[in-house]
Amino acid sequence: MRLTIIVPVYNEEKTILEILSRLEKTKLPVEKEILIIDDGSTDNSFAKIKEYIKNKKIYGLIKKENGGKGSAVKLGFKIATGDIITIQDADLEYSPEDYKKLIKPIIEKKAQVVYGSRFLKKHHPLYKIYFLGNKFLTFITKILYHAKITDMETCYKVFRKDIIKNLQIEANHFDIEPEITAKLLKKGIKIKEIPISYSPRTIEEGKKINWKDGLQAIWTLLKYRFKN
Ligand SMILES: Nc1nc2c(ncn2[C@@H]2O[C@H](COP(=O)(O)OP(=O)(O)O)[C@@H](O)[C@H]2O)c(=O)[nH]1
Ligand SMILES: [Mg+2]
Repeated sequence: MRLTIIVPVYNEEKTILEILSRLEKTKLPVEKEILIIDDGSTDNSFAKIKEYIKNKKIYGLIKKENGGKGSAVKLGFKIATGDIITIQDADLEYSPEDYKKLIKPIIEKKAQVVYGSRFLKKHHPLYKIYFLGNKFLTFITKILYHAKITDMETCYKVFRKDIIKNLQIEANHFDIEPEITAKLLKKGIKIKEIPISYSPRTIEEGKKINWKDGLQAIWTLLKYRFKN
């Protein structure tokens, strides 16, 4: 069995090699395919990655024009060859060690989709506004889709291959998270949640999501709730 880890990268030269090394070191009961999609970085990310992955078989690297996180992740979904598919941001907010428990229910055929929830475990929020924003977006998801869910926006979403390949995602930006969640729930696919650790980064450190993405997320959740 193989796990494809899609890594969208936009100007992450400070953290990208560290996260790749952490992914490599993580021991999993499946083979790993790490697909790095450089989303038109203008810093040294691409050169650094290219040098780092030289002669390493588990990697794939593509450089494309900048189009947003969603555009990069969608491309990853398309070319992924793994039986299980997931996403890893190019920062150090999430911890690859958590993949062990996240892929387990899929390997054991007990789930089709698993989300790592940052809110089932205590973490120290850096900014109250992100914490509350995330809680609010999850709350709206619960109401609109009658779903038991605690973390809609999590980056650690793990899918059985066929489920995500058949979802037909449109979003090009951060709205990919609510779109995936909305479409899964509308299809009646159960999302299993497992607690994960989270250590948020500051805006100075490169955090790029902001309040406008929050508004777009609300719009996206409403749109797919009422659209056929
Ligand atoms: N902001 C932004 N991020 C992108 C883009 N393309 C790929 N990414 C990647 O998407 C991931 C999410 O970024 P981040 O700011 O940490 O968002 P957050 O973790 O959701 O708060 C990072 O790995 C980025 O490098 C893009 O066009 N814009
Ligand atoms: Mg991040």
